[in-house]
Amino acid sequence: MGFQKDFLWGSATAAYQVEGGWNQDGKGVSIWDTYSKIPGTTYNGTNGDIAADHYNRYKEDVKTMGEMGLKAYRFSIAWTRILPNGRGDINYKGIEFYNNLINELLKYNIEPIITLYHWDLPQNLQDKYGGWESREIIKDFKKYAEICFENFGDRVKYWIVINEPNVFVGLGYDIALHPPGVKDKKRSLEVGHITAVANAEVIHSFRKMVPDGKIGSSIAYGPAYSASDSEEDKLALKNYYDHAVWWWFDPYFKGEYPQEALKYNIEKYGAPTILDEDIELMKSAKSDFIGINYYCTQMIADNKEGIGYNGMNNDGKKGSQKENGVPGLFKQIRNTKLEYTDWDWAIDPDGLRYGMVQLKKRYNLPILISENGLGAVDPIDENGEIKDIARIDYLREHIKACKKAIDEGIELWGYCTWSYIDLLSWLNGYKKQYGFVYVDRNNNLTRRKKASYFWYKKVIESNGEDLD
Ligand code: BGP
Repeated sequence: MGFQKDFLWGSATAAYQVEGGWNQDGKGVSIWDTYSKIPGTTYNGTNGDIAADHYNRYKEDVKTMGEMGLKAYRFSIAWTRILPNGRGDINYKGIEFYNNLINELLKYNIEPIITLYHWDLPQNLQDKYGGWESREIIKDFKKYAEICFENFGDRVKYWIVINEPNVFVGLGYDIALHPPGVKDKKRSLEVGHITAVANAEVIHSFRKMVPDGKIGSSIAYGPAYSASDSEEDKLALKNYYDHAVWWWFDPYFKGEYPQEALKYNIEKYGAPTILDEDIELMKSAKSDFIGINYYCTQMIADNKEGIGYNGMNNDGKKGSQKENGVPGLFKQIRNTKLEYTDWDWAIDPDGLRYGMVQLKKRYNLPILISENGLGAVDPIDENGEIKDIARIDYLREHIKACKKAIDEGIELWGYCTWSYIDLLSWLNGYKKQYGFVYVDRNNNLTRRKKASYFWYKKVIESNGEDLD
């Protein structure tokens, strides 16, 4: 048992967070280009204009990936580089950039894993018809995906359609922390459903255009426990899964919604609007794998007192996270048995194993861990070395959990750490670091390999045997 021979030891980034070059070579404006410049929206006004300047330094970055022995690199395509207005004329400079990146990766035998949508929607589509709120986007997203399949599908086998619909829809339409900054549950439910239909349409195109490829979407996964054995807490846990977990996995991977939650939402909000043909389409669009982004678990309790959304720890002051919940359904409380990061995310390697076992039971599909990692302010010693031991400890324990899961029968294809290099955290600026490679923001974005870089290199070399 253990990791299969061709296990994809990978690492991930996303265009807006790493590329920079926000208006270079004909790139159009995305909703994040616009939103991050509105005062008060991001941590200390940080944005991705320059990010890690990967757009201009990709060769140097891929070279260090190659030296590390990385087997897979997950990155996203900026829709606005390919189609500056989201539709219409193609920007061939954008195609050229991703072709160069892909070819560079292949030169080092690194398998590219492409994410088609990692949240940087073309601003033009937002302005024209409200972006994901309109069914018009299904056609435009499909066309964009087809352009990518046509241009890159000959060399790229692994594709992720949408990254974390639950996060960008939840933060964008329930609590107004991401663009377009809306707080409206009905609209949020409509948007979520439209993403699931678009996902299905894209899978259908993929089957025709990249017949030997593998495709799935990535959901942010927070497996959970009940705070106690009381009937109230157990019901809250069921509510959490139905409304916040299966609500997202089911339409993407089963083509349907959890029935009780659907009834609840339709009665309470009159949404989502589901057309008969949607279900047929979603059911017939089979994914090859489930992508999961896993960082932490949740502890769930009854929420009769009606706790709603109370904010997030976005500055790394440990313990500042307040309880959040959905009135009448559930609330998330602190798990006293677990250690937490400075951003108040529970560290729970066994939650990853447990979570994968749950997915296998419900969907019986192979799994790709498309993100897992530790966000922290890394220590730099007097010699300028970055000994990010906390990150090594975090990753080691999660890789052990993967091994256990494989031994329990989970078909795990790969493991991508978040992130390869230090990059922009959407709401936490450059302070919250995740990478194997440090970017000196005071010195021309010079790269430096951290201790975790050398550690992961050994992990890959030994196919997950040498974790010390
Ligand atoms: C996921 C996103 C990533 C990344 C990561 C870390 O939700 O897919 O893009 O940002 O989380 O989150 P954060 O930067 O908020 O710590």
